[in-house]
Amino acid sequence: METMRTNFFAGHAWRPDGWIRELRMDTRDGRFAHAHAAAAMRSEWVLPGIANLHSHAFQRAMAGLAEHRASDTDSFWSWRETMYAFAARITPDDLQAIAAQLYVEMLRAGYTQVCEFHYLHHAADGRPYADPATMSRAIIAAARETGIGLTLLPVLYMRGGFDGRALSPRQARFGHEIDAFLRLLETLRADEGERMRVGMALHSLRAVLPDAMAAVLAALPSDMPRHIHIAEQTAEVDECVAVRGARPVRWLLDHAPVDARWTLVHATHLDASEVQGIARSGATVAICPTTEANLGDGMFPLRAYLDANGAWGIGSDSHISVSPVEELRWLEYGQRLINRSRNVVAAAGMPSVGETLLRGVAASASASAGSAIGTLQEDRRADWIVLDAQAPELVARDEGNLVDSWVFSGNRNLVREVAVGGRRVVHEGRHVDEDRIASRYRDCVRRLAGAM
Ligand code: NGQ
Ligand code: ZN
Repeated sequence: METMRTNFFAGHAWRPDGWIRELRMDTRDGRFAHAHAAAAMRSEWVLPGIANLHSHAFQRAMAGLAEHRASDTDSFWSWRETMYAFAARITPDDLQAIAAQLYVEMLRAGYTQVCEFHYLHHAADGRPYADPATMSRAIIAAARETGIGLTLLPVLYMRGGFDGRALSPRQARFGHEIDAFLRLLETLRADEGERMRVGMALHSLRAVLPDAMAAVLAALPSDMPRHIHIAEQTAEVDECVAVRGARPVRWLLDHAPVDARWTLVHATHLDASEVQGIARSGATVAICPTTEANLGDGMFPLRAYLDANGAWGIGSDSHISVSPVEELRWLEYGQRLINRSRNVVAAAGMPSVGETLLRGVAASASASAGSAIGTLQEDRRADWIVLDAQAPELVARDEGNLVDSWVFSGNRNLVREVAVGGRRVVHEGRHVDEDRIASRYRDCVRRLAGAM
């Protein structure tokens, strides 16, 4: 992997307040240091790297394997059984092989940071590995060998449902008591650096009882990002109302100090007061449009949430698609389909749909990932992507329609170059180590398929 590229020249560099022409940015210690006006060597379109706010890496290897109708009642919950059966087979080496392949795919698609919502902690029988951080270290190793920025979110998972029932045998790999969980966080924080941050996640309100949630939140370092799955399925909303007397998001806002350190994953089912409540809290919603469609979750009320000035970003979650373009496109298309209108996320004064989407993603990246990322600005980590200026899709495009053309035309990947922390990891559309990583992945998946 190329270690250092000290600067980039851009014919056009995108920032949330508009394009800058003929920009040179120097980097120091992996961060942008100085911006100068400078004649570009070529006319390039440079964008900030995109943050992927939600990932379960192991699920990449089962993409396409849960698309056969097995009963009249196939649902999120029956998909989950398939997913659990798959999860039971993953060893630490498998996890590294799968995650590395996934992270190569993410980098090639333009994601430069991944928030890994990691709950596959123990051996399949639920016993911790000799080093309880073994599976976390597999994720860290995959991020290191590919060069992607990682926010590792070890997940607290204690119960099998709102009623407090014990974990099922298939969930045993996920479980922790509070002390062991806090020890894991502390151990992993020793590995933090410019491209690796440790946050924490509560799997869901289903998986953590109120007292445990309060105890863990009270023990966390104050600057740590906090993520939680919430209100994804209507059954979960109904159960929460039945057991805790409130809808999930309402309950969380009333029982936890939700603020800008928090990321609420999905938050699909919201009433009007919950929309306002999240927006006011400063928390980010991680919307995962392709997975939410694949699992039949429902539609996030995006227009109302934008009107309330809510923060949001995207995640590829189960990785049935690994493409920021596809997530952003379907975020807008979902709204068009239900509203029967066009250009829904844009607003007066900001007419470009593509740029409105990119601005949303850039604005939430740092808080959700716990790292200074998201824009081409001094003191942010030096992450950038360069689009193929020669691509037919981008011919005769200008600053006013370039981002729209990237997001809304065709299915070819237009990302040519990618740098993370000033290091170039994708060159001419190829990751610098993609052949080795893909070959190890193929061996791993053949082995897993043989055991099924
Ligand atoms: C997960 N995935 O943890 O992988 C979840 C399913 C659950 C999504 N929600 C399991 N997309 O929520 O219990
Ligand atoms: Zn998830």
